[in-house]
Amino acid sequence: MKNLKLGLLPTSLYFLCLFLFGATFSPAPPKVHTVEISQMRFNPDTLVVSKGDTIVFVNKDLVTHDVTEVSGKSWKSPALTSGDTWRMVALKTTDYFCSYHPVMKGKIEVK
Ligand SMILES: [Cu+2]
Repeated sequence: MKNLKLGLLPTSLYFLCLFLFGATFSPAPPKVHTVEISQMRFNPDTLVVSKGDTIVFVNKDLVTHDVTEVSGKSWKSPALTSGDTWRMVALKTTDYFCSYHPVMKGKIEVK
């Protein structure tokens, strides 16, 4: 019986710490933001997010668009036909554009 009690003590402490630190220090849960693509524009064209937030691009235009990083083109969405959505996780501030219509520009600002 005594051994059982001693065995449970570290487990209890673990859960107590998890509760105390988890409640105090966990960052805000990631948010989901939506950028609508309509009338040849990204709306909003500048989006301020927190690191780790998800951004969902929704193509509400009749023509195909995409979302392509400006510098380095290290990421790019597939072609988004009308009604398509594409999501990404924001990790750093970045400018993007539509490679089909380079006049379409947008910015993700990670604070
Ligand atoms: Cu486009």
